[in-house]
Amino acid sequence: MRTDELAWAAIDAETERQERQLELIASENHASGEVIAAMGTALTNKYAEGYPGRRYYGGCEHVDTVEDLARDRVRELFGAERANVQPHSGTQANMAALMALCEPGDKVLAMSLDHGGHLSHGHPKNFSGVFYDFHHYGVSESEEVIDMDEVRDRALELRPSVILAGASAYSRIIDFEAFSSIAKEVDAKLMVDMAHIAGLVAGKAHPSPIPFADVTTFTTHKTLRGPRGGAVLAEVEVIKKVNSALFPGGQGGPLMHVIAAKAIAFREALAPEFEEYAASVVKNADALAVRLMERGLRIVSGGTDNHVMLVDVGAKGLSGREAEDALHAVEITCNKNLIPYDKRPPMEASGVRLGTAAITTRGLSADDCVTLADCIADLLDVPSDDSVADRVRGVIGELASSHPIYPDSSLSGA
Ligand code: DSN
Repeated sequence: MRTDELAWAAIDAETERQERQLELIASENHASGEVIAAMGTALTNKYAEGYPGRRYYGGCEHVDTVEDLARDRVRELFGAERANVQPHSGTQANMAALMALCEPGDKVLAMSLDHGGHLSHGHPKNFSGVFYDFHHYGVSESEEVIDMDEVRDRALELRPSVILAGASAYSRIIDFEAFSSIAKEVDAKLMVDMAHIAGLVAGKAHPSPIPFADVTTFTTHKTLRGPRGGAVLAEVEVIKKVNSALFPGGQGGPLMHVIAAKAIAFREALAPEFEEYAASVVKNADALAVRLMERGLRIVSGGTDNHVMLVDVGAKGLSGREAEDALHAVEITCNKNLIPYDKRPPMEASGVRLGTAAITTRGLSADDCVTLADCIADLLDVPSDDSVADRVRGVIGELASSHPIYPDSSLSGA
């Protein structure tokens, strides 16, 4: 029953926006109806501080079952020894992992935010930058890929407690084995944040960090296509430290309705079709990047191996903000993004980040991605030409309406 007209009007409008627009924000996806349904259940009422079998509240027998399901499934999915599925977000997963691996003030070597790193990998205003001594490696100016020689040099010079691999805007395969070898050489722990690529790792479309990392963190809502949240994987001795770092260290009561949704998403990712999905995400990203380059747009590092790409719109005389706005006006959602060695400030930027996880979920093919690339290129050639914008908006509208996200369920108007 719905009585709050204002709140439901906004919720329905957002559901309709997602159906109407093509989502190219690389960190977003469309979770299944079953995943979304689990979040709208009575599990949200339950306090369950602690872990299954060791809770600080009574009445936890059913949420224990749910959390055990989620932990068992995610361990099977990634071949990990132990898991913690309680982090409310990737940042809280990273907080617990860092607290488990080192002490406040210790040196951590991570990817530069300006070159595609994450906020919780040492931004000066984030907990990570406030409480730890972060230093950064980047991508080379010529190839725009992570230079493992530079990582090794920085590691030998700094002798960090932790080396952190993982990125938010990086389109190439990350060599976790090479990171592990450098970490061993300098006696550092290796932490991997696979937030962006977790679904590709689960679907065997990207090498796994699990054999190499002391701790692996990730979010469950990006390529993995689950509910909004985080998780941590590690061996038994490390996960004990992660568990106490997360609760009571960084969080109180876990979100049991979200953990139920994680359990469902992990089951979906264990199904054979998920490997087909992950392969299609990569194939679609490649089709999009190749066609954009054929149309004269520069892609950072010359292409993509995963779901994401950075388009250097500065080379066309546009800022990332201007390109984001122009694309939004024709029903394509993306985000402005710094490119490596960017001269513009972050709120202007010279790039837009595009990703194919969400459009692949709604069924767009590689051919559709070529059409989409032509739309983007046509528009960015003449962003203030209304007739081009009208034509592109029509094509995007047809692509969206012929690929509904939730064709069989009524997420709005229930
Ligand atoms: N904010 C997320 C992203 O968009 O990539 C994680 O950094």
